Amino acid sequence: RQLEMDMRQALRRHEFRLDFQPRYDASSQTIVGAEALVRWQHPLRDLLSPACFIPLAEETGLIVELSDWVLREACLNALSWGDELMVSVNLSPVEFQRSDLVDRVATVLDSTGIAPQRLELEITESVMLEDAASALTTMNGLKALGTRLSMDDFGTGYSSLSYLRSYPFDGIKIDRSFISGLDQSQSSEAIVHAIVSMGHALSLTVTAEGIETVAQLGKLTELACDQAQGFYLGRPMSPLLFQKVLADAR
Ligand code: G
Ligand code: G
Ligand code: MN
Ligand code: NA
Repeated sequence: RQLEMDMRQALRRHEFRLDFQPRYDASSQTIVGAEALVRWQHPLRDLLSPACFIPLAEETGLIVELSDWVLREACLNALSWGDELMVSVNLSPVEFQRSDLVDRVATVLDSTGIAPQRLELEITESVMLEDAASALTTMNGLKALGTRLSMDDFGTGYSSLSYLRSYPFDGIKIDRSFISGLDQSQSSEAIVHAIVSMGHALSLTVTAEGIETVAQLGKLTELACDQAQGFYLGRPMSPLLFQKVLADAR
């Protein structure tokens, strides 16, 4: 498989890079952190998005090596932002089925020296669908290290609500399909309102993602959503550009 060989080589040749998408406090609109999003700068192709290579990385097991790099690079970048901002990293469900995830995260925390509570790990509901018991063990292990856990793409799965009660989440990220609906339908507004209320009742930080218009941001603030992310506020950008955005905001 050509792409698989390319990927192994790419890891050695440092062809992967991270973009960061800023995440804001919804009411003050100050930056509270950023989400790391991996890209592959393939020498012979355009910039490849994770959708093109994460599935292959999962199939081949290369996801572990890639994810180790992503975690470490994300933490090192966060350290360059000062000592408060959060960094979020997406984890693949495949990593959750392996027993070594907690040790791997512990190693990254140790070797970078970042405060664990500044690292947020984003997982989707599929993690719990695969093997609910081992997912809980892994999540408890990650919580014991001091990292934060959030449920990504919230609302798109089948039983998101019951998972929130049984697993140690700190936050939820409302899937962008509900946010784009805010401009168009009363039902999206009702759903987002319900998610925010329920999240707060469970002491979770609620983040809206995929905000593309000022009207959506206004509505979310009205609905008391805690944090906000989306093209309207900031696109995924290079580490250098993110530092510039931070400097301009300070
Ligand atoms: O940035 P973009 O919209 O292209 O991301 C597409 C998908 O890839 C998203 O679902 C995102 O969560 C996922 N993704 C981005 N970076 C990473 C990563 O470092 N690890 C994993 N497992 N998924 C990622
Ligand atoms: O699945 P996850 O939430 O991790 O996906 C993150 C992806 O969402 C990133 O690839 C990012 O490029 C994309 N994204 C972030 N903000 C917006 C937005 O406002 N609109 C759209 N369409 N995509 C967004
Ligand atoms: Mn995400
Ligand atoms: Na998402």
